[in-house]
Amino acid sequence: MTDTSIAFVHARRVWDSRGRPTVETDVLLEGGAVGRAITPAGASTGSGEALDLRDGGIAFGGYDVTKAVANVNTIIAHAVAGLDATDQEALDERLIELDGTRNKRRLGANAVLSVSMAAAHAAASAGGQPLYRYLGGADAALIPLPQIQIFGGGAHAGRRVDIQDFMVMCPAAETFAQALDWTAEVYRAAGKLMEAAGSLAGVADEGGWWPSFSTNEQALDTLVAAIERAGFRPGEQIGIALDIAASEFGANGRYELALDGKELTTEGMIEMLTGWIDRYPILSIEDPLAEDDVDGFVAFTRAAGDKVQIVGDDFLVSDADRLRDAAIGKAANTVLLKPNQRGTLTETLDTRRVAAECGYATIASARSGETEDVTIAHLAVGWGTGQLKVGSFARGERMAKWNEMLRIEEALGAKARFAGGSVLGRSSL
Ligand code: 2PG
Ligand code: MG
Repeated sequence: MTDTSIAFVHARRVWDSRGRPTVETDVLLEGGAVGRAITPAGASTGSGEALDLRDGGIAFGGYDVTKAVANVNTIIAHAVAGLDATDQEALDERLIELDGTRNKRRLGANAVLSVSMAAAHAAASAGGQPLYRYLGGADAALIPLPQIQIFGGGAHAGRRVDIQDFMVMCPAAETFAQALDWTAEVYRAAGKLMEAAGSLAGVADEGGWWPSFSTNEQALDTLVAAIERAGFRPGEQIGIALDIAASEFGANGRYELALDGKELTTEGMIEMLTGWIDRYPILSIEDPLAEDDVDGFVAFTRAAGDKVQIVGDDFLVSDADRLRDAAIGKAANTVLLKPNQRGTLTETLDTRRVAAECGYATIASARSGETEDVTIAHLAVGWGTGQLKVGSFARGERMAKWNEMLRIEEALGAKARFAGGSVLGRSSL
């Protein structure tokens, strides 16, 4: 292997899929290898997430990142020069120490993560390996079951429906490529059905159809109809995954479902969701309750945790300590892993390890503000997360990740193991 110490770090401002600025960093190693990564950004964020550093002010709605870019090019570049890029833990520790805050607000999680990821890419490239193999070794061959959005809602679609993500999962598919084939048909069928019903209003932030439904249940009915129209058996071949993103419309045990004109208590939410689980082929529900509703999470997990996957996103913010607490209290049974919720790869991997210890399933996840960066696909395979969520089946920043996974599955050839339904231990179709 060539010299893997960091020679040069350079960041620039690039643009994400919402037309907002974000940070791209190049890491050059002494031996000549280069790595590049771009930080994504969320819209429905948990309050416990690491913080992006944004300039504020008038330009670009306050979202500019010139300070974060400058932090990479000065403070961080100086501090990491000479460090070995193959020692991710030492590099990330240096970044954490340099920032010195609990949530990376000084240097910005957007600055820090771009360096953490770019260094991993550089190290992989120095060893002549794809990133997933560099991270996971020769045994990294588990191809994730995708959760793919069909309709967007909540903060990603002008709150036209309250629920944020209506997704499909294809646990009966034999390969990742086949899961995409099936989803492509469902996505198309859903668009046609909505067009015919006059309920199609464009595409949302993650590429899902932007719906104009009159109730949240109409979205579920349409999704089931789309699965059927595409020629599949709902509940046998293809199931539904929801991201309720309940923190967006609930707090202090009250939930305001604007579309349905209802205000529900925690108990009311649990009743509504368990009713949906009985009536629709639901396999997975993310953030069913608000991030502050720990008791609600515990109660819902008791009520439905053996029937569906219950995912903590805003609730757990990819944080190892929060996950440990949740496991002790038996709240949720699956954790979403978003590297920018923590700010370094090492901290996110730590959460992945805790999940394995506690028996929680894991889903590697992109953000609603994305770019052509495909790191998340490699993390899913390298860390063996078993599931992957990167949005819908349209828009380049989404398709870049699905397409990268197709390449990985192909490169692994006979070694590739598609996770399929095996990752849904608690649910059956
Ligand atoms: C989520 C993500 C992706 P955001 O809530 O899971 O769908 O959205 O990046 O806006 O937090
Ligand atoms: Mg979410």
